[in-house]
Order: sequence, then C-alpha cells, then structure tokens
Amino acid sequence: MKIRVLFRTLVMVAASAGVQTAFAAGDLTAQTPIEVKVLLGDHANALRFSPDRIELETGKLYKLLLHNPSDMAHYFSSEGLARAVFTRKAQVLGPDGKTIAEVKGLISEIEVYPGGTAEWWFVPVKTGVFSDLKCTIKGHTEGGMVGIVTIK
Ligand SMILES: [Cu+2]
Repeated sequence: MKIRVLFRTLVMVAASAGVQTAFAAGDLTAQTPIEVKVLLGDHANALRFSPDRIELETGKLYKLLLHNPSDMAHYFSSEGLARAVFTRKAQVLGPDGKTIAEVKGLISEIEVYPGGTAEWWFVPVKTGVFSDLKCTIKGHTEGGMVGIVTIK
C-alpha cells in the first residue's frame, strides 16, 4: 500500500513539472516582439504605405508599429491579416512615445490620426498572401494606398 501511494505521488510530481515546462515553451505571445514599422502616408501627403509589402512568419510575435507622419488620418486595414493572426493587444502611444492606452481583443483595422502612433501586437497563425491591405478612407484606396501582406 505504501509503495502505491509513493508511486502515485511521484507520478503527480512528474506530471506537474511537465505541465509547467509545456506552458513556458508554448506561450508564443511571451516572446520578445519583432518590430515592423509601417508609415501611413508621408510628409508630402502621398497616399501610400511605406513599406507596402510586409512579410511575416507564423509563430513569431510581432509588434507592428504604425506611424502617420502626414496631415490626414489613415487606416491600416487588412481583413486577410486580421483573420490570420492571434492579437495579443494594440497600444496607443502618446507624443513622448509612451503607451497611453492598451486595447485587448480582436482587431480588424486601426485608424491613426496625423502625427499619431499605434502598435498592433500579434502572432501570425496562418500562412497566405493577403493583397487586401488598404486605407478605407474615401479615395485613398483608389489613390494607391494599398499593399500586400505575406505570411510564410
Ligand atoms: Cu488613407
């Protein structure tokens, strides 16, 4: 009887140790993020994303830094990207670069006002080529504010 109890205890200890290891290695959102900076428009108010080709890989944590240096608001919108990632959070940065708001939950598009900066933290979980990146403000897509997101 005593041996059976001891064996059961050992099994429980081994199992809990295994679970802890699995959590630490498995939490993909706990990685150091890879920063990818994208400008929405420019100082001359051109209707474009820079860069307009974004390449990502599944399983890595990204911090997509969206900055708008122009005089007009712009959207960063890609339904394909939104459906292919797990969002950890979005952050809004103040003029001094410090975080002033954090948003948790599903994100499908982000509007950044003139001079503003926002971050979208996510882990791509699905591969694909998404050519639906655009700014949804009237006339901006037509004016060339489009791009392609590739997830390998
Ligand atoms: Cu725009």
